Amino acid sequence: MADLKEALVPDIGSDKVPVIEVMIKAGDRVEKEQSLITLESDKATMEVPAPFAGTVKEVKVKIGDEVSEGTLIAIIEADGAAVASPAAASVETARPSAPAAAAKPAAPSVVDQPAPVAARGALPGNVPEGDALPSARPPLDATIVMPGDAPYASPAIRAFARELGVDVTQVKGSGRGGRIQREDVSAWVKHALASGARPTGGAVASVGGLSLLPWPKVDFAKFGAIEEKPLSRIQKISGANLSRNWVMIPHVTQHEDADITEMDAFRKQLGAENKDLKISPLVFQIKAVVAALKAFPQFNASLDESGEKLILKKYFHIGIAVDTPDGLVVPVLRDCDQKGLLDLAREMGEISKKARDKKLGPAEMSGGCFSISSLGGIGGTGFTPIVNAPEVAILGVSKAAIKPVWNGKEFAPRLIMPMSLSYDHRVIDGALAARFASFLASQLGDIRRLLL
Ligand code: CAO
Repeated sequence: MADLKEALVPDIGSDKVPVIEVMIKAGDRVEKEQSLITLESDKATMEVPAPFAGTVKEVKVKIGDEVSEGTLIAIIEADGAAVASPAAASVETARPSAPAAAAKPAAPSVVDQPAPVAARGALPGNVPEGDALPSARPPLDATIVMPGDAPYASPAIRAFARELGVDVTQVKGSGRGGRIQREDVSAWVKHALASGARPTGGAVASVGGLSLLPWPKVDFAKFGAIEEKPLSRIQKISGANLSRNWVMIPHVTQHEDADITEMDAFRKQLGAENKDLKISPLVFQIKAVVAALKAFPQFNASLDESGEKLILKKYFHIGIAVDTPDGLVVPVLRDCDQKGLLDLAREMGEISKKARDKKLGPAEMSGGCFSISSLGGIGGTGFTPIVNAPEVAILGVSKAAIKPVWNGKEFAPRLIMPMSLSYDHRVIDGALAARFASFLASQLGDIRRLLL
């Protein structure tokens, strides 16, 4: 005989609460505690969960119905029931109970009240007090929504949105009274993906569990003349990478000055001897960085995807941020530990020309261990470079300037170069970063050390 049971509205604390959502239909399979309907009083929305698992035979409520404790929601063929003809079917009542009763130990008995389906006689009043079914005591999942608070979304929809990393406050509801439906959340995600994950229409979906405010929508033309200029392909790609890195990496920037007086004198001397080459301060920085990576292997590393393992690299490929008319690119100079200053100067010249001529291939921009971003040719006294994931640190270089430095007897004019080392604080501690930066400064302050 089929084991048909009635799922009833439990004690909801008030009478005549409207049904605002029906989540099941005949033929649906439901698991125990899966939401059947959502009710909305003037203070709260509540989902009524299934008291047992089974297959929905008949749904007895519709949107707009007003229900009270004991109202029949659906007839469900409980799991484990043998298939039988309707005539032979019996109905058992899953008696509602007050939410407070949910804390009590579950009553072991099951009320069997066979009755023809058509008669549906197993109403709550027919069941003796205290004989509530264990499965009839599911806790109500109520979300308090004070009047005026938006948005209206049932707990199931909120859970669905959370799963997709969607902030429901960003979703426009198409249901009654602006209520958010499952389809609204799906449509929002589709729109976010189609718009290139840029937060124009609302929160960025699931960025490490963050949901952000929507991008401000402003009609700039209202305030004056404007012109629209699409972002370049490079800007779009690097913008997406920079956003991810900025949001997902806990950045800290350590500032340090390097006295490059002697280094710069040597650089000029080298330049005079190699007129066909541009000997930039950058090549010295690359050599100093390689020495620092060898001394502090934690910096020559990447977190694996799980975030639980560090991958230490035994090679020394350095990325150099190059400013091009179309945006920022980061070509990688390989095996910098095996190259001399002149080799690096030559390669730097070639690769930055290639970058500006848009001739860099993907292979030339991958595999970096650490990046250097130099604004030294332009100006500034410090900035916060963004770590180029999956690398764990980046060196920002600002413009060197002559500064008075106390040498123990007097102030001497020295060429001081500001450096800004940003690092991923998940991998690198502040003390280690300070040591790395000060080691770098000492290498650049005494280039003989680079030979060690
Ligand atoms: N202090 C003082 N002068 C410096 C310096 C520094 N730290 N670094 C470079 N200079 C000097 C150079 O020696 C050069 O002077 P000379 O012409 O007299 O030799 C001048 O500044 C211009 O240098 P440059 O910028 O053309 O060349 P570079 O080798 O120093 O740098 C490159 C090459 C590709 C890194 C650079 O052109 C570039 O694109 N920088 C921008 C990087 C960038 O945009 N980063 C992004 C930051 S955050 O998004």
